[in-house]
Formats: sequence, C-alpha cells, structure tokens
Amino acid sequence: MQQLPVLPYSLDSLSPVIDAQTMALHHGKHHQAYITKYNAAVENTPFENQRVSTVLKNLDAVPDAIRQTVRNNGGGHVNHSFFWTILTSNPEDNTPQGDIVEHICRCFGAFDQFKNAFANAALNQFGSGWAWLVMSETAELSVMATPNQDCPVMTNHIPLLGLDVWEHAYYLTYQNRRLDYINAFWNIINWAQISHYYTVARRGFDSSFLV
Ligand code: MN3
Repeated sequence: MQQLPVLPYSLDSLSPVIDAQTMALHHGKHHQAYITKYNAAVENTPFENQRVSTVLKNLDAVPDAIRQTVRNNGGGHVNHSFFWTILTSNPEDNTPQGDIVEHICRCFGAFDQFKNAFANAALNQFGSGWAWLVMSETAELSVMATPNQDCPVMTNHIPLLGLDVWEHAYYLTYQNRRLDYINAFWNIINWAQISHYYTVARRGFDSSFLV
C-alpha cells in the first residue's frame, strides 16, 4: 500500500512562490488521488509490494488491463513524492552546491544555459507534464520534458530536479502565466537535497530515493 508522504515543511512555507491553498490541494487532493487509484489498481497483484519506480521501469510486465492506470497514477505518485522533497524555503539550501554544479556546467556549458534549457522545456511542454534535469546511465546530465505523469525512469533516466507544469500546480496564483511560475521556482529549489540525490545517483546509477 502506497501512502501520502508527509510534507517536510508547512503548507504556507513556500509562499508566495507556491501559495498555501495550492499546496493543500496539490498534496492533499491531487497527490492523494494518484495514490488511491494506484493502490486500487495493483491490489492483490505482484506489483502491490514493489517499489513504484521499479514497476514504471518495466511497464511491459504490467497487464494491459491496468497498465495505463499504473502509468498515470504510479507516475503521479513517484513524481509528486520526489517534487515535494526538492522544494525549500531555506535560502542556504536554495544555493546551488556540491559536485552537481560543476557537472551541470560541464554538460550545459554554463549554469545559466542549464537554467534556460530547463525553463524552455517547462514552458514548451504542451498541456500537462513535467520538466526535468536527469542523469543517464552514462552519467550525462540533460533536460527533458515528459507529458502527463510520465516519469524519467520509464526511459532509464534518474530525475534530479523536476517541475510540475500541470495547471493544478500554479493556476491559483499564476493563472495562464506559466513563465512567471517557472521563473519564481528557482527561488524555492532545494539544491542541498538535489546535491544529495546527485551523489546517490552518481554512485552506481541508484534511484532508490524515489518511491
Ligand atoms: Mn501535480
């Protein structure tokens, strides 16, 4: 049985970048709904007790009857569980830090070029989806976007940073202004946590920090 993770901060602590009502609905209603539907789909199947990200890596093994439900709602659970942990109101944690900074500069040419690539991916994702910074099995860092709740693990990438660009993530504060939401996002990224994830991923392509 998957369970809703407890947020590591209060609902209002990311305000004004993400308002408390959005956090309450996004975490308590949207994320919970993905979990409820996922649990119902995998109940009494061999997938019930597997790590969800492991199930997503091998969706072909999931029966046709529940595969799309598992993909959408399992992806929603993995993505949101990860997303909550890479946000912070602490300015020290918001400072890019650790070996990942140098690695980003090496892969993108400069940190600002990475930020531009990430923002473009987030802005240009048509409809609902996510923008990601990911690591490949050969330890390349790149930016990608995924539609709906598709998770980078489905294409054998480990997410290190992600931004939810579904309207439910930003509409109450930003309405149609997705670019304003993307620009504000940089102020609440938890680079201390991401640096930790990077260290784990770099050591043996390990994504065990995902649910
Ligand atoms: Mn969402």
